[in-house]
Amino acid sequence: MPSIQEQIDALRTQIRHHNHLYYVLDDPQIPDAEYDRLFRELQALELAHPECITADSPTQRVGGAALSEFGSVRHELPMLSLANVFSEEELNNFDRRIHERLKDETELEYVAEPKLDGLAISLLYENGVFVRAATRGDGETGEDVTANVRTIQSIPLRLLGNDYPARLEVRGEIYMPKAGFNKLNQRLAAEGGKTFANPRNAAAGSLRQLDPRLTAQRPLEMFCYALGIAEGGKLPDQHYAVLQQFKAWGLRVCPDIKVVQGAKACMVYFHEIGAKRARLPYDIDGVVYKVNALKIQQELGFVSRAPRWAIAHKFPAQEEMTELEAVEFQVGRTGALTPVARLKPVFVGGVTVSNATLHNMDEIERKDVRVGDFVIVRRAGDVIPEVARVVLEKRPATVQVISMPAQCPVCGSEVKRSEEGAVARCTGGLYCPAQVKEAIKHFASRRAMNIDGLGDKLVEQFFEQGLIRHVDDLYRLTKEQLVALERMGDKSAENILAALETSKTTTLERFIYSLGIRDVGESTAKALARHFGSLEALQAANEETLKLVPDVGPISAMSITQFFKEAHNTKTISNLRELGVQWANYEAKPVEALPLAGKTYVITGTLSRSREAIKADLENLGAKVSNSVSKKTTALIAGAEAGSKLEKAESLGVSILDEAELAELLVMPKEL
Ligand code: I6G
Repeated sequence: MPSIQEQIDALRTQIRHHNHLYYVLDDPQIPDAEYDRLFRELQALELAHPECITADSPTQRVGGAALSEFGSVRHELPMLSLANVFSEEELNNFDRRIHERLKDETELEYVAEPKLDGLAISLLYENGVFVRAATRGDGETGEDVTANVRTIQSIPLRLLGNDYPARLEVRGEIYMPKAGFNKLNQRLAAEGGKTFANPRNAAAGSLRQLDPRLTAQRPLEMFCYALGIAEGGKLPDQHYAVLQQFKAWGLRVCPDIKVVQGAKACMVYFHEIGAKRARLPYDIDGVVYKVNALKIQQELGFVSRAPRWAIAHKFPAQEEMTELEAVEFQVGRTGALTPVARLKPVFVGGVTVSNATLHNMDEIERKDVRVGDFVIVRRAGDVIPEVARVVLEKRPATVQVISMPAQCPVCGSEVKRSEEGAVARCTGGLYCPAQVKEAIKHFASRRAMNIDGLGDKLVEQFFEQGLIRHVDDLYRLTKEQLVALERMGDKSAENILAALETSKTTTLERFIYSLGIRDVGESTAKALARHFGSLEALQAANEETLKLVPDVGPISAMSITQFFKEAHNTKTISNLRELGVQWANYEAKPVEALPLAGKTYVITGTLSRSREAIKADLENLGAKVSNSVSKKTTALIAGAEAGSKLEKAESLGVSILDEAELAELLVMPKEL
């Protein structure tokens, strides 16, 4: 007679085998009733012998109480993202760059994979046992979602076989299959609940439930696509073979992956997947190509936090036609009025869009948009939807021209156009509640003071309740005030106060950025912090000295001096310091000491980031950015469809950098 432990082990092995057949291979080999009998037998034995229960037992998927919040996990190896291409030309450039770097023209073997529209996740296995799951987060630190991920039946709690590394991190995408998403939404609608806009949101919402019992009811799946940490054990030397190894360990891998030869075959794959996109059981937003040989991957390495050996080839933005019902003007932090299109709701690229940006009055005039027009709305990935163009053939006779209001729609102050004309601003300043509220939201935001949990909605609530009028009021909030608010429990109030306390220790660049000085974005704030070293030195600077800072032109220099001239601003700063906001100063570093000092660049063509952002990065490193190419130009940065500037640079023998080479320049400026 086998011992209890032996009986338990045998049952677990059998159940794991049938789980794998059912959930991973979709090929069940015993009737459900037989599986249930095995499962109940194991449950009964574990109930009688609780000392035998282990975390990797198939009975231990849903357990424990709801969490109050997710813990954080620091990724031992950062979870990077992929660079994107949008055309065959850009794909060919990617392939060419690799050949140039390798100094080898031999056609490369790529693994082509669908790019799922889900959430990137890291799974950690120790001695074959699942111990932790974490979201990507910001790539350095993610959220600990172990309890929720355990409930996903197709993710093994113990790897099959025994040839796995002692510590193995597998990365991939958690997603909700389309069929499961439709059923879930039907159920939510029948229960009178809120439905999800698309499978991605449904997957994210399900994985971020604090109660794992709720996650367990959601049809989540995972495809594994990359190795993270692998310690103690040998692995294949090709990416495709690694994926096959994942399968042998019982992990799910997308069945639509192919090995292809060269960039041309990547393009064929892209079209094949594009053609069957609508019929795939999961949502994708493009495909990914990876160099198959891991040795070559290693040789190529990384740039700008993305691998050089992989690229995402995205499907084009999606567009739909709808009617422009009205245009409203939103007032931003600096008083700028942004026209927002109110649209007849339309389903574009997986979400219902009823608002879209119209950018500014110049754009409205250039596109000749009028209220009542039929317009094309475009949505690409996570980008805010925009009105791309007007369908003039369908223009009704009743359309109305859009004009900028003369008074601020929020506070009634006069609206003035900037000298350049494009931006119109409310002149109300701190009198305008919209500007004050936006300034506080900006102050609390992740990239500014990073006050965890203090999102836009809470700022609105605090403001409407009269708890805050200026940013320093945030640090005077008390628990009594917070718990008196609607839907604010003890724990949430404590969390906010703790986050406020944590945010008090910051960096000089974050603090400068959080002040919300007009024309001072993140990169300018950083340049100012590095250049002046302390807030006192920055406050003492005049326009001339400010203009010496890379990234600071006459307009931002004026905005900065004006900001510090206002007594209420300096008062707010001293209040914040008295309330405990602090940072470490830097040793001031003048421009001449910067790595690209003395170099001049020109930017042309279509690039994935705005010219302003690239310019700011270059200037931060001490370079100058000019509008025209001459013999003195150090290099031309050329994106797609570069025209006459490219021709001129070629004729003058000026170096030409593409986007990847630019990324290298920004990371390692001294080497190029
Ligand atoms: O974000 C990603 C999506 C898909 C990826 C990825 C992927 O492979 C199919 N692979 C890697 C290596 C990375 N991100 C960093």
